[in-house]
Amino acid sequence: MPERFYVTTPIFYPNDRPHLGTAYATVTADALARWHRLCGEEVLFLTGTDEHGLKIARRAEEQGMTPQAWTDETAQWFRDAWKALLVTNDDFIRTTEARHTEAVQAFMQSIHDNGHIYKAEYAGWYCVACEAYYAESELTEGRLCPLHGTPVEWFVEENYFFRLSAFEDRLLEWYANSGSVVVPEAKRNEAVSFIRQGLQDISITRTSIDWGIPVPWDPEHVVYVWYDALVNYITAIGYGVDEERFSSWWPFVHHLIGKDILRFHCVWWPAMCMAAGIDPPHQLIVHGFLLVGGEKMSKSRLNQVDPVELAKDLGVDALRYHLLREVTLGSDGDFSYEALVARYNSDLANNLGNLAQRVATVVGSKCGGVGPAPRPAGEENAIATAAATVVAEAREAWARFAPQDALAATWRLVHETNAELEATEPWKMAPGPEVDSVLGNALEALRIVTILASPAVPLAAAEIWRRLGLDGTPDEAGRASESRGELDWGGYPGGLTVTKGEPIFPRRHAPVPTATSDDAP
Ligand code: ME8
Repeated sequence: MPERFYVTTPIFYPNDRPHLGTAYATVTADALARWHRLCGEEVLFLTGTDEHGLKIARRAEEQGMTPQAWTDETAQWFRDAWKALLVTNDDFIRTTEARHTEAVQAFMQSIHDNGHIYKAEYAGWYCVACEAYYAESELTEGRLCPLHGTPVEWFVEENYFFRLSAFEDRLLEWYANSGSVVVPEAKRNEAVSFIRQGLQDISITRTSIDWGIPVPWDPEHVVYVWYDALVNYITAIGYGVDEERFSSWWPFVHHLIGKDILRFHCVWWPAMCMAAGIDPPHQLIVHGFLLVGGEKMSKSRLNQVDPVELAKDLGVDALRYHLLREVTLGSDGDFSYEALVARYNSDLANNLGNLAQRVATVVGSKCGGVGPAPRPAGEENAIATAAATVVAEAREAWARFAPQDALAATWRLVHETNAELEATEPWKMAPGPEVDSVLGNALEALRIVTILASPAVPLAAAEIWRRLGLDGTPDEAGRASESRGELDWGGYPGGLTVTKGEPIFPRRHAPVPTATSDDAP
């Protein structure tokens, strides 16, 4: 049976169009899913929208719409954006779907039956943007939300509570026994120290709103939006409905999340799973924020960048590559259009694009347009040796969720192949075995690069593959599996017709700063 890889993104609040931050999370999960498919694994990649709760209900009201009509419209924005960015999710879940209501109710009921839910009155400061209560001590001056900087509201409610405090020891034991369950390590430590400070029970139902899933044993209450949303990860694999499917995917999930929702995923969610009698998730991968001028990009700060517009401008591949290559997974990264264009020019136009273009041109002029075979691997063949190292490094980097390192390694092979061409200058040689040997090596390096780069730049990879005269597509499932050996040196057969075409990544001029009113005459 092939190995299985289940990867999820957070399900986003469909209150506004997707921005570059949400695109970053989704493209990263997509690249991981693509890599694992390439390795021949059976992949399930889930994303979706989180549609209940006060935040959505208020926004719908502002628009003069019912929350259902509003989210019917806005969930589509996410589907469309992900399609435009070539995101290959296998499923898209909306928390307003019947399958989700069913799963949440079954999950809640089992936690209730297991004795982990009780009723009590709750009063506290609530941030609607976070959909979370804060302790007075967590608020910033003027009683503002520490994340959004907006005023919190005083809520008093009779609610059902989840006995989170009872899970402190079990959570700590789980963390102690499960190594890299949260990566990077610093984020794991953050979760553990939060638990060590002592956990409070959490209020998990609401009576003040009706936009939510009714509590199965007391339908006057609806389930609190976070308690509802987290369950999406198991709804999608048949929790409570299809035991066989559920147990074939659970708990082997990789939840990719932003650092803002660490507490919900790394503390609440595993405890909720334990309470319901299922295993906690296998792994949580925590990514940082994309910043604009040092500030988090977000709807409330009005500094969001539309990823679909950017992709229209520079190309989907360019945007995907930048997001995956520029930011170290786990750290924050500053986004600027200037850096995007600079990386586009250096890595895509001048390196990969130029390599593909010059190889096709010289094969055209010196080899009659027919690609020669590479030299065999061995001590004399530095490019073959470099390729073996790069493939091993890229595999290792993808496996530890480090697309930036996988791509850095891949581009080293591009760079070295370009350097060899510059050192040998086959365009100045007379046609013959020496030219063939240099170009055969370059074609083979390009073939390997194309497979390795396909999770990031699927369109360019497919086009280069076609120009090399190869059959199929570079991202065919299983092509990077070790047993198929297609990433081993020597796969380019020679004798194929190599085609030239327009530059795949035409050079872009650096952006000209736009005039501001201060500059106006
Ligand atoms: O929190 N940089 O949804 P959300 C990088 N519905 N990533 C960013 C980002 C930025 N500037 N801004 C947002 C929710 N993100 C809940 C999740 S899951 C069961 C429920 C990404 O629409 C990042 O992954 O506020 C973050 O965790 C997520 O969007 C929050 O999306």
